[in-house]
Amino acid sequence: MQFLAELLILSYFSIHFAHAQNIFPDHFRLGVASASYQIEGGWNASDKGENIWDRLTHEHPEVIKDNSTGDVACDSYHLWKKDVEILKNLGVDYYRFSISWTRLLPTGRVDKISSDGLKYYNDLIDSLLENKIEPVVTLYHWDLPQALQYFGGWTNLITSDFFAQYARLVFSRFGDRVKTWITINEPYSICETTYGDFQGAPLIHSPGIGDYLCGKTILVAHSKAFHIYDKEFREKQGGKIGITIDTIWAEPRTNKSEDVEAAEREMQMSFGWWAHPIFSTNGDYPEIMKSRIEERSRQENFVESRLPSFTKEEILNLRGSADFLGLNHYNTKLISNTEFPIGEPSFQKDKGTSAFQDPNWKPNKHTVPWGFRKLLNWIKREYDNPLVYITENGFPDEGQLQDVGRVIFHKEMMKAMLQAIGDGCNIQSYTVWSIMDNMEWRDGYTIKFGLYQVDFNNPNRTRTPKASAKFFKTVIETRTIPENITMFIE
Ligand code: IFM
Repeated sequence: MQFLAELLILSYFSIHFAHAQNIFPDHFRLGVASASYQIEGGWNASDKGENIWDRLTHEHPEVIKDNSTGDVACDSYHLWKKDVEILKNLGVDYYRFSISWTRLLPTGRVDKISSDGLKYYNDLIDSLLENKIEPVVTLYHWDLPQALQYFGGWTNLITSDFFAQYARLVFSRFGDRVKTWITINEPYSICETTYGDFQGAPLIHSPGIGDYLCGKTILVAHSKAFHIYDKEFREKQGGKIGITIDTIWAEPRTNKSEDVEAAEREMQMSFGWWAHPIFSTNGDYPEIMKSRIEERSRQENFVESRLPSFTKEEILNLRGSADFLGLNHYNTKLISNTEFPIGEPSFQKDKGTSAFQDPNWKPNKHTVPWGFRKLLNWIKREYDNPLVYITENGFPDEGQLQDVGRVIFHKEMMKAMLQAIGDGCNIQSYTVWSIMDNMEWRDGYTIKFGLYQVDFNNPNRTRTPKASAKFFKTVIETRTIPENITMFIE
């Protein structure tokens, strides 16, 4: 009894005192992230198949800000040993990277497996482990095989079966060494930003329809991969599997009840779209999402809701299908209620909200630590305090070595996260996006997120540490967030 009381007092102090001191709790893990298309290059090396970003950047260079491609990017396909070197130098606990589906399966199907693709990821995983860096692997970070896009890609439910087969192959080949799996990175971006906002590959404009079809397939694909892991691999391999969801924090623009409700609706529909089916007690899409889309669809003369429903079995398979919630968070937005007239459908009209960013936010509009803390607490309340891994957090700039904005950003965001841990949120890791500057999708190489600068004019793609790399290395070494950051800046 006395031992229990002492333990309780100790854990109370380790949570509350640690956060007051900017100290990470014991066992908290710190790492960095990347994604295959953004860093690997080697777009047609060996027998690699074409993916939807290869196709988009080759056929429509005009849609990329600097007309660039990921053909070479950071050339990590050839320079992965340098990546391991810089990871080792930073001292990270883990490295989150993604597998390029078509490097492993050139057609997207399992009837043809690339031995060079297998070798590439085997070498990388082995080398990380030799250097005591845990590989954290994402199965899908946006580079869908072009061969599957011909069937409609994520808007066709059949893609969930192709994904399941790919997932099984990946678990069977790498699961003896990989113990943390992320099925899908950022479903909102995959479905809404592409089909809804016309921002990414496959660049198909189908707001209010294609985005919802894509959403259902993505969620079903996730649950299939989860259950394959759970039934066929978990016992032997003993790993964890989850999904990474991206979200803003939606802050009401005013105190008026209509804006307060709109901000909550924004959270339910943008984040809950993905989180509710997996992490809520009832499963399925959030009620507000189902009812609003159904009602608007009816007014638009559709014969059924544009939001494809789940079968009972799909709802059950999705509910609880994650060991952790991966969270990617970049910023906070002010949300106000907006009534949109009936007309062409869209997700934004279905939500009935508008978003703004306050340019006056201090220290700058990209760094809103209080929003991060509120978001983490909202997740705790809404989904019964799930295990959360922060799988991305990052700051864009022009790529300068003296990246003071990035240092301040990570310092403030990590502090807000420690405060959220002090509030009782169950958060166990923090990942910086990104290890190095890379191909930022439609923005090409015009904006940078890296701790390391990459010289894209040099065939060796030299990697040079920025001030933020020195800062993060110190954080990892000391397990503390330094208040004084002047020593990292020249
Ligand atoms: O670069 C992207 C990444 O691929 C997904 N999350 C957001 C990052 C920054 O925009």
